[in-house]
Amino acid sequence: MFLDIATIFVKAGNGGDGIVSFHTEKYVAQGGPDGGDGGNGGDVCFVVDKSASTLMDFKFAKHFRAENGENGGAKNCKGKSGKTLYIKVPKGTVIKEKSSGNVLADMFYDDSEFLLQKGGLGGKGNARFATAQRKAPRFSQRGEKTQEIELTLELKTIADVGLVGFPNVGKSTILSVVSSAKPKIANYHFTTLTPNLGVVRYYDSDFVVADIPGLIEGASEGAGLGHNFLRHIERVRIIVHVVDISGVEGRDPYEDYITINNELESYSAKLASLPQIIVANKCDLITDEKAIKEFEEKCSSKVIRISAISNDGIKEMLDAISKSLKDLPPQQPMETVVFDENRNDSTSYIVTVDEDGIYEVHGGLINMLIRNVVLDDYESFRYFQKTLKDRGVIKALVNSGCKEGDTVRIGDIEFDFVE
Ligand SMILES: Nc1nc2c(ncn2[C@@H]2O[C@H](COP(=O)(O)OP(=O)(O)OP(=O)(O)O)[C@@H](O)[C@H]2O)c(=O)[nH]1
Ligand SMILES: [Mg+2]
Repeated sequence: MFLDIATIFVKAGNGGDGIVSFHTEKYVAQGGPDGGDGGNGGDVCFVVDKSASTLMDFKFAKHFRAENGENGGAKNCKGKSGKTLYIKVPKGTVIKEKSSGNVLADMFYDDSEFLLQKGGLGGKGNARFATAQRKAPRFSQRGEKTQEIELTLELKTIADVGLVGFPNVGKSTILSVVSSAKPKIANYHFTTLTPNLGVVRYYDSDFVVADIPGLIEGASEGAGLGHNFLRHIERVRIIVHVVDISGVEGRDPYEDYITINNELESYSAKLASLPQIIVANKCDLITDEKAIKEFEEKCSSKVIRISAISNDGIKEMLDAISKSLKDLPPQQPMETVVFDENRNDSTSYIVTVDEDGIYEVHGGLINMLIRNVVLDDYESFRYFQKTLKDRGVIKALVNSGCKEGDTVRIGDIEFDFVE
Protein backbone atom coordinates (compact mmCIF):
# COMPACT_ATOMS: atom_id res chain seq x y z
CA MET A 1 0.00 0.00 0.00
CA PHE A 2 1.06 3.52 -0.69
CA LEU A 3 -0.12 6.64 1.08
CA ASP A 4 1.14 10.11 0.30
CA ILE A 5 -1.14 12.29 2.40
CA ALA A 6 -2.15 11.92 6.04
CA THR A 7 -3.65 13.86 8.92
CA ILE A 8 -2.18 13.42 12.38
CA PHE A 9 -2.51 14.91 15.86
CA VAL A 10 0.55 15.65 17.94
CA LYS A 11 1.08 17.00 21.40
CA ALA A 12 4.22 17.74 23.39
CA GLY A 13 4.21 16.58 27.01
CA ASN A 14 2.71 18.71 29.78
CA GLY A 15 5.05 20.05 32.39
CA GLY A 16 4.89 18.25 35.75
CA ASP A 17 3.52 20.15 38.77
CA GLY A 18 5.73 21.62 41.44
CA ILE A 19 4.63 20.32 44.84
CA VAL A 20 4.12 21.60 48.35
CA SER A 21 6.10 19.75 50.99
CA PHE A 22 7.90 20.51 54.25
CA HIS A 23 10.98 18.91 55.61
CA THR A 24 10.21 16.41 58.33
CA GLU A 25 12.79 14.75 60.50
CA LYS A 26 12.80 13.33 63.97
CA TYR A 27 13.65 15.95 66.57
CA VAL A 28 13.52 18.76 63.98
CA ALA A 29 10.53 20.94 64.59
CA GLN A 30 9.12 23.01 61.73
CA GLY A 31 11.33 21.93 58.84
CA GLY A 32 11.50 24.34 55.89
CA PRO A 33 9.71 23.94 52.56
CA ASP A 34 11.21 21.22 50.37
CA GLY A 35 8.67 20.68 47.57
CA GLY A 36 10.53 19.99 44.33
CA ASP A 37 9.91 21.34 40.80
CA GLY A 38 8.02 19.39 38.16
CA GLY A 39 9.95 18.08 35.16
CA ASN A 40 9.51 19.56 31.67
CA GLY A 41 7.29 17.76 29.20
CA GLY A 42 8.89 15.99 26.24
CA ASP A 43 9.29 17.85 22.92
CA VAL A 44 7.89 16.71 19.58
CA CYS A 45 10.44 16.52 16.80
CA PHE A 46 10.24 15.25 13.21
CA VAL A 47 13.16 13.40 11.61
CA VAL A 48 13.75 11.77 8.21
CA ASP A 49 13.60 8.00 7.85
CA LYS A 50 15.71 7.38 4.77
CA SER A 51 14.31 3.92 4.21
CA ALA A 52 10.66 5.05 4.13
CA SER A 53 8.96 6.03 0.89
CA THR A 54 5.31 6.27 1.91
CA LEU A 55 3.23 7.75 4.72
CA MET A 56 1.58 4.37 5.23
CA ASP A 57 2.69 4.31 8.88
CA PHE A 58 0.27 7.17 9.52
CA LYS A 59 -2.81 5.44 8.17
CA PHE A 60 -3.80 4.00 11.53
CA ALA A 61 -1.44 5.63 14.01
CA LYS A 62 -2.74 9.17 14.15
CA HIS A 63 -2.14 10.38 17.69
CA PHE A 64 1.37 11.16 18.84
CA ARG A 65 2.01 12.35 22.37
CA ALA A 66 5.35 13.01 24.00
CA GLU A 67 5.73 12.00 27.66
CA ASN A 68 4.54 14.38 30.35
CA GLY A 69 7.02 15.68 32.90
CA GLU A 70 6.68 14.04 36.32
CA ASN A 71 5.56 16.01 39.34
CA GLY A 72 8.18 17.16 41.80
CA GLY A 73 8.80 15.22 45.02
CA ALA A 74 9.59 15.93 48.65
CA LYS A 75 13.17 16.64 49.67
CA ASN A 76 13.57 19.03 46.73
CA CYS A 77 13.38 16.20 44.22
CA LYS A 78 12.84 17.47 40.69
CA GLY A 79 10.35 15.45 38.65
CA LYS A 80 11.74 13.53 35.69
CA SER A 81 11.44 15.32 32.34
CA GLY A 82 9.50 13.67 29.51
CA LYS A 83 11.51 12.17 26.64
CA THR A 84 11.50 13.86 23.24
CA LEU A 85 9.17 12.11 20.84
CA TYR A 86 10.78 11.63 17.42
CA ILE A 87 8.32 11.10 14.59
CA LYS A 88 9.92 9.53 11.52
CA VAL A 89 8.74 10.58 8.07
CA PRO A 90 10.03 9.88 4.55
CA LYS A 91 12.32 12.38 2.93
CA GLY A 92 10.27 14.91 0.98
CA THR A 93 7.46 15.11 3.54
CA VAL A 94 5.92 18.55 3.83
CA ILE A 95 4.42 19.29 7.25
CA LYS A 96 1.47 21.71 7.32
CA GLU A 97 -0.71 23.10 10.06
CA LYS A 98 -4.14 21.76 9.13
CA SER A 99 -6.20 24.77 10.18
CA SER A 100 -4.16 27.45 8.41
CA GLY A 101 -2.57 25.36 5.66
CA ASN A 102 0.77 26.99 6.55
CA VAL A 103 3.85 25.00 5.60
CA LEU A 104 5.74 24.52 8.87
CA ALA A 105 8.54 22.31 7.61
CA ASP A 106 9.86 20.61 4.53
CA MET A 107 11.82 17.46 5.32
CA PHE A 108 13.96 18.03 2.28
CA TYR A 109 17.36 16.65 3.25
CA ASP A 110 18.50 13.26 4.58
CA ASP A 111 19.26 14.90 7.91
CA SER A 112 16.34 17.34 8.11
CA GLU A 113 15.08 17.75 11.67
CA PHE A 114 12.15 19.85 12.79
CA LEU A 115 11.34 20.68 16.38
CA LEU A 116 7.61 21.37 16.18
CA GLN A 117 6.62 21.87 19.78
CA LYS A 118 8.52 22.26 23.03
CA GLY A 119 7.26 20.38 26.04
CA GLY A 120 5.44 22.32 28.77
CA LEU A 121 7.65 23.83 31.48
CA GLY A 122 7.62 22.14 34.85
CA GLY A 123 6.02 24.09 37.72
CA LYS A 124 8.09 25.34 40.65
CA GLY A 125 7.91 23.57 44.00
CA ASN A 126 7.11 25.50 47.18
CA ALA A 127 10.80 25.53 48.18
CA ARG A 128 11.34 28.06 45.39
CA PHE A 129 8.87 30.51 46.84
CA ALA A 130 10.47 30.80 50.28
CA THR A 131 11.66 34.31 51.12
CA ALA A 132 12.79 36.04 54.31
CA GLN A 133 9.22 37.23 54.89
CA ARG A 134 7.50 34.06 53.73
CA LYS A 135 9.34 31.19 55.30
CA ALA A 136 6.68 28.55 54.76
CA PRO A 137 4.88 29.05 51.44
CA ARG A 138 2.00 26.61 51.14
CA PHE A 139 1.68 26.90 47.39
CA SER A 140 3.49 25.72 44.33
CA GLN A 141 3.19 26.21 40.60
CA ARG A 142 1.48 23.82 38.22
CA GLY A 143 3.18 22.54 35.09
CA GLU A 144 2.51 24.21 31.77
CA LYS A 145 -0.10 22.40 29.64
CA THR A 146 0.47 22.00 25.92
CA GLN A 147 -2.10 22.09 23.15
CA GLU A 148 -2.71 19.33 20.64
CA ILE A 149 -1.87 20.33 17.07
CA GLU A 150 -3.53 18.92 13.96
CA LEU A 151 -1.16 18.51 11.04
CA THR A 152 -1.30 17.44 7.43
CA LEU A 153 1.64 15.43 6.12
CA GLU A 154 2.15 15.45 2.37
CA LEU A 155 4.80 13.45 0.63
CA LYS A 156 6.31 15.29 -2.33
CA THR A 157 9.06 13.12 -3.69
CA ILE A 158 12.36 14.81 -4.36
CA ALA A 159 13.75 14.02 -7.80
CA ASP A 160 15.53 15.90 -10.59
CA VAL A 161 13.71 14.37 -13.52
CA GLY A 162 10.10 13.27 -13.88
CA LEU A 163 9.02 10.74 -16.53
CA VAL A 164 5.58 11.68 -17.80
CA GLY A 165 3.36 10.19 -20.48
CA PHE A 166 0.39 7.99 -21.35
CA PRO A 167 0.21 4.50 -19.81
CA ASN A 168 2.27 1.79 -21.52
CA VAL A 169 4.55 4.17 -23.45
CA GLY A 170 7.61 2.67 -21.71
CA LYS A 171 8.34 5.05 -18.81
CA SER A 172 9.21 2.29 -16.37
CA THR A 173 11.28 0.50 -18.99
CA ILE A 174 13.30 3.70 -19.45
CA LEU A 175 13.82 3.99 -15.68
CA SER A 176 14.99 0.37 -15.58
CA VAL A 177 17.62 0.90 -18.29
CA VAL A 178 19.07 4.13 -16.94
CA SER A 179 19.20 3.20 -13.24
CA SER A 180 19.35 0.15 -11.04
CA ALA A 181 15.67 0.53 -10.10
CA LYS A 182 13.51 -2.50 -10.85
CA PRO A 183 10.02 -1.16 -11.53
CA LYS A 184 7.28 -3.47 -12.71
CA ILE A 185 7.04 -3.48 -16.51
CA ALA A 186 4.17 -5.05 -18.44
CA ASN A 187 2.22 -4.65 -21.61
CA TYR A 188 -0.97 -3.20 -20.17
CA HIS A 189 -2.12 0.18 -18.90
CA PHE A 190 -1.46 1.29 -15.33
CA THR A 191 1.27 -1.22 -14.56
CA THR A 192 2.84 1.43 -12.37
CA LEU A 193 0.55 2.27 -9.46
CA THR A 194 2.90 4.26 -7.24
CA PRO A 195 5.96 6.40 -7.95
CA ASN A 196 9.33 4.68 -8.50
CA LEU A 197 12.64 6.37 -7.99
CA GLY A 198 15.98 5.55 -9.58
CA VAL A 199 19.42 7.09 -9.21
CA VAL A 200 21.27 7.67 -12.47
CA ARG A 201 25.04 7.92 -12.49
CA TYR A 202 26.11 9.28 -15.84
CA TYR A 203 29.77 10.31 -16.18
CA ASP A 204 30.22 13.15 -13.71
CA SER A 205 26.56 13.74 -13.04
CA ASP A 206 24.25 12.01 -10.58
CA PHE A 207 20.53 12.58 -10.69
CA VAL A 208 17.30 11.09 -9.43
CA VAL A 209 14.57 10.07 -11.86
CA ALA A 210 10.94 9.60 -10.80
CA ASP A 211 8.62 7.35 -12.79
CA ILE A 212 4.96 7.97 -12.02
CA PRO A 213 1.73 6.26 -13.11
CA GLY A 214 0.54 7.04 -16.62
CA LEU A 215 -1.77 9.98 -17.28
CA ILE A 216 -4.75 10.01 -19.61
CA GLU A 217 -7.13 12.65 -20.86
CA GLY A 218 -9.24 13.88 -17.94
CA ALA A 219 -6.67 12.84 -15.30
CA SER A 220 -7.20 16.24 -13.73
CA GLU A 221 -10.86 15.25 -13.19
CA GLY A 222 -9.84 11.88 -11.80
CA ALA A 223 -9.81 9.73 -14.95
CA GLY A 224 -7.47 6.72 -14.81
CA LEU A 225 -5.41 6.99 -11.66
CA GLY A 226 -6.08 10.71 -11.63
CA HIS A 227 -3.38 13.31 -11.46
CA ASN A 228 -2.64 13.10 -7.73
CA PHE A 229 0.65 11.43 -8.49
CA LEU A 230 1.83 14.63 -10.14
CA ARG A 231 2.49 15.74 -6.56
CA HIS A 232 5.58 13.55 -6.82
CA ILE A 233 7.04 15.46 -9.72
CA GLU A 234 6.14 18.94 -8.45
CA ARG A 235 9.71 19.36 -7.33
CA VAL A 236 11.53 18.03 -10.41
CA ARG A 237 13.75 20.27 -12.46
CA ILE A 238 12.96 18.78 -15.88
CA ILE A 239 10.18 16.69 -17.32
CA VAL A 240 11.00 13.91 -19.74
CA HIS A 241 7.87 13.63 -21.82
CA VAL A 242 7.67 10.10 -23.23
CA VAL A 243 5.49 9.29 -26.23
CA ASP A 244 4.94 5.96 -27.94
CA ILE A 245 5.95 6.86 -31.47
CA SER A 246 4.99 3.46 -32.95
CA GLY A 247 1.29 4.20 -32.57
CA VAL A 248 0.74 0.46 -31.91
CA GLU A 249 -2.15 1.33 -29.66
CA GLY A 250 -3.88 3.27 -32.40
CA ARG A 251 -3.34 6.73 -30.92
CA ASP A 252 -1.64 9.63 -32.65
CA PRO A 253 1.65 10.50 -30.86
CA TYR A 254 1.22 14.22 -31.36
CA GLU A 255 -2.30 14.19 -29.92
CA ASP A 256 -0.94 12.27 -26.92
CA TYR A 257 1.71 14.91 -26.47
CA ILE A 258 -0.84 17.76 -26.50
CA THR A 259 -3.22 15.90 -24.16
CA ILE A 260 -0.52 15.30 -21.56
CA ASN A 261 0.59 18.93 -21.71
CA ASN A 262 -3.00 20.02 -21.12
CA GLU A 263 -3.24 17.76 -18.09
CA LEU A 264 0.00 19.22 -16.69
CA GLU A 265 -1.35 22.70 -17.26
CA SER A 266 -4.58 21.97 -15.43
CA TYR A 267 -2.62 20.61 -12.46
CA SER A 268 -0.31 23.59 -12.08
CA ALA A 269 1.15 26.36 -14.17
CA LYS A 270 4.51 25.70 -12.58
CA LEU A 271 4.58 22.09 -13.74
CA ALA A 272 3.52 23.11 -17.23
CA SER A 273 6.31 25.68 -17.42
CA LEU A 274 9.13 23.28 -16.51
CA PRO A 275 11.65 22.52 -19.23
CA GLN A 276 10.70 19.40 -21.18
CA ILE A 277 12.73 16.89 -23.10
CA ILE A 278 10.57 15.08 -25.63
CA VAL A 279 11.43 11.43 -26.05
CA ALA A 280 9.93 9.30 -28.82
CA ASN A 281 10.10 5.71 -27.55
CA LYS A 282 9.57 2.37 -29.31
CA CYS A 283 11.44 3.55 -32.42
CA ASP A 284 12.37 -0.11 -33.03
CA LEU A 285 8.76 -0.70 -34.12
CA ILE A 286 8.76 2.14 -36.66
CA THR A 287 8.37 1.04 -40.26
CA ASP A 288 7.22 4.35 -41.65
CA GLU A 289 9.82 7.09 -41.27
CA LYS A 290 7.22 9.66 -42.41
CA ALA A 291 5.19 9.36 -39.21
CA ILE A 292 8.13 10.18 -36.97
CA LYS A 293 9.24 13.08 -39.19
CA GLU A 294 5.74 14.53 -39.03
CA PHE A 295 5.76 14.30 -35.24
CA GLU A 296 9.14 16.00 -35.03
CA GLU A 297 8.01 18.85 -37.24
CA LYS A 298 4.90 19.51 -35.16
CA CYS A 299 6.75 19.56 -31.82
CA SER A 300 8.13 22.89 -30.74
CA SER A 301 11.45 21.47 -29.53
CA LYS A 302 13.90 18.76 -30.47
CA VAL A 303 12.70 15.17 -30.23
CA ILE A 304 15.06 12.43 -29.09
CA ARG A 305 14.44 9.09 -30.77
CA ILE A 306 14.98 6.09 -28.54
CA SER A 307 14.16 2.47 -28.03
CA ALA A 308 14.23 1.47 -24.39
CA ILE A 309 14.17 -2.17 -25.46
CA SER A 310 17.18 -2.05 -27.82
CA ASN A 311 18.92 0.77 -25.94
CA ASP A 312 19.16 2.94 -29.05
CA GLY A 313 19.25 6.66 -28.30
CA ILE A 314 19.54 6.21 -24.52
CA LYS A 315 22.94 7.87 -24.50
CA GLU A 316 21.63 10.90 -26.41
CA MET A 317 18.74 11.13 -23.97
CA LEU A 318 21.05 11.03 -20.92
CA ASP A 319 23.36 13.60 -22.53
CA ALA A 320 20.44 15.95 -23.05
CA ILE A 321 19.18 15.43 -19.48
CA SER A 322 22.52 15.95 -17.79
CA LYS A 323 23.27 18.97 -19.97
CA SER A 324 20.02 20.74 -19.07
CA LEU A 325 20.33 19.85 -15.40
CA LYS A 326 23.72 21.54 -15.33
CA ASP A 327 22.14 24.80 -16.51
CA LEU A 328 19.30 24.69 -14.00
CA PRO A 329 19.43 25.92 -10.40
CA PRO A 330 19.40 23.23 -7.71
CA GLN A 331 16.10 22.36 -6.10
CA GLN A 332 15.12 24.29 -3.03
CA PRO A 333 13.04 23.27 -0.03
CA MET A 334 9.65 24.96 0.26
CA GLU A 335 9.30 28.22 2.10
CA THR A 336 8.05 27.76 5.61
CA VAL A 337 6.14 29.79 8.17
CA VAL A 338 7.24 29.83 11.80
CA PHE A 339 4.75 27.95 13.91
CA ASP A 340 3.24 30.21 16.55
CA GLU A 341 1.35 28.55 19.36
CA ASN A 342 0.78 31.73 21.38
CA ARG A 343 2.37 29.93 24.29
CA ASN A 344 3.97 33.10 25.63
CA ASP A 345 0.73 35.04 25.77
CA SER A 346 -0.08 35.74 29.41
CA THR A 347 -2.34 38.76 29.00
CA SER A 348 -5.20 38.07 26.59
CA TYR A 349 -8.62 36.78 27.61
CA ILE A 350 -12.17 36.55 26.32
CA VAL A 351 -15.51 36.04 28.02
CA THR A 352 -18.06 33.63 26.54
CA VAL A 353 -21.46 32.45 27.78
CA ASP A 354 -22.46 28.82 27.27
CA GLU A 355 -25.98 27.47 26.72
CA ASP A 356 -26.50 26.97 30.48
CA GLY A 357 -25.83 30.66 31.09
CA ILE A 358 -22.41 30.01 32.63
CA TYR A 359 -19.86 32.75 32.00
CA GLU A 360 -16.48 31.41 31.02
CA VAL A 361 -13.21 33.31 30.80
CA HIS A 362 -10.37 31.87 28.69
CA GLY A 363 -7.11 32.92 27.11
CA GLY A 364 -3.43 33.35 27.90
CA LEU A 365 -4.04 35.31 31.11
CA ILE A 366 -6.26 32.55 32.46
CA ASN A 367 -3.72 29.82 31.55
CA MET A 368 -1.08 31.80 33.43
CA LEU A 369 -3.35 32.21 36.48
CA ILE A 370 -4.34 28.55 36.56
CA ARG A 371 -0.69 27.61 36.63
CA ASN A 372 0.21 29.97 39.40
CA VAL A 373 -2.73 30.06 41.75
CA VAL A 374 -3.52 27.62 44.53
CA LEU A 375 -7.07 28.39 45.53
CA ASP A 376 -6.96 26.93 49.01
CA ASP A 377 -4.03 29.13 49.88
CA TYR A 378 -5.29 32.45 51.17
CA GLU A 379 -2.43 34.57 49.84
CA SER A 380 -2.55 32.93 46.47
CA PHE A 381 -6.31 33.34 46.21
CA ARG A 382 -6.00 37.04 47.03
CA TYR A 383 -3.52 37.40 44.21
CA PHE A 384 -5.98 35.67 41.88
CA GLN A 385 -8.83 38.03 42.82
CA LYS A 386 -6.66 41.09 42.54
CA THR A 387 -5.36 40.08 39.11
CA LEU A 388 -8.89 39.52 37.80
CA LYS A 389 -9.81 42.99 38.97
CA ASP A 390 -6.63 44.77 37.83
CA ARG A 391 -6.70 43.22 34.38
CA GLY A 392 -10.31 44.22 33.82
CA VAL A 393 -11.76 40.70 33.88
CA ILE A 394 -14.45 41.65 36.41
CA LYS A 395 -15.47 44.63 34.31
CA ALA A 396 -15.53 42.49 31.16
CA LEU A 397 -17.83 40.00 32.92
CA VAL A 398 -20.20 42.80 33.92
CA ASN A 399 -20.14 44.18 30.38
CA SER A 400 -21.13 40.78 29.04
CA GLY A 401 -24.18 40.80 31.29
CA CYS A 402 -22.89 38.87 34.30
CA LYS A 403 -24.83 39.72 37.48
CA GLU A 404 -24.41 39.00 41.17
CA GLY A 405 -25.04 35.30 41.77
CA ASP A 406 -24.37 34.13 38.16
CA THR A 407 -21.96 31.24 37.72
CA VAL A 408 -18.47 31.99 36.41
CA ARG A 409 -16.04 29.31 35.25
CA ILE A 410 -12.30 29.89 35.09
CA GLY A 411 -10.16 26.86 34.31
CA ASP A 412 -11.63 23.99 36.34
CA ILE A 413 -13.14 26.15 39.07
CA GLU A 414 -16.65 27.55 39.23
CA PHE A 415 -17.87 30.24 41.58
CA ASP A 416 -20.77 32.61 42.08
CA PHE A 417 -20.11 36.08 40.82
CA VAL A 418 -19.77 38.79 43.43
CA GLU A 419 -18.84 42.24 42.23
N1 LIG B 1 8.97 -2.55 -28.78
C1 LIG B 1 9.19 -1.84 -27.70
N2 LIG B 1 8.49 -2.09 -26.60
C2 LIG B 1 8.74 -1.33 -25.51
C3 LIG B 1 9.72 -0.31 -25.49
N3 LIG B 1 9.74 0.25 -24.26
C4 LIG B 1 8.82 -0.40 -23.52
N4 LIG B 1 8.21 -1.35 -24.27
C5 LIG B 1 7.14 -2.26 -23.85
O1 LIG B 1 5.98 -1.51 -23.57
C6 LIG B 1 5.23 -2.09 -22.51
C7 LIG B 1 4.97 -1.06 -21.43
O2 LIG B 1 6.17 -0.68 -20.80
P1 LIG B 1 6.21 0.02 -19.36
O3 LIG B 1 7.62 0.43 -19.17
O4 LIG B 1 5.56 -0.85 -18.37
O5 LIG B 1 5.31 1.26 -19.68
P2 LIG B 1 4.85 2.44 -18.69
O6 LIG B 1 4.84 3.69 -19.47
O7 LIG B 1 5.66 2.41 -17.46
O8 LIG B 1 3.34 1.99 -18.40
P3 LIG B 1 2.39 2.33 -17.13
O9 LIG B 1 3.18 2.03 -15.88
O10 LIG B 1 1.24 1.41 -17.30
O11 LIG B 1 2.04 3.75 -17.27
C8 LIG B 1 6.06 -3.28 -22.02
O12 LIG B 1 5.57 -4.46 -22.59
C9 LIG B 1 7.46 -2.96 -22.53
O13 LIG B 1 8.22 -4.13 -22.76
C10 LIG B 1 10.47 -0.11 -26.68
O14 LIG B 1 11.34 0.75 -26.79
N5 LIG B 1 10.15 -0.89 -27.75
MG1 LIG C 1 5.15 2.09 -15.54
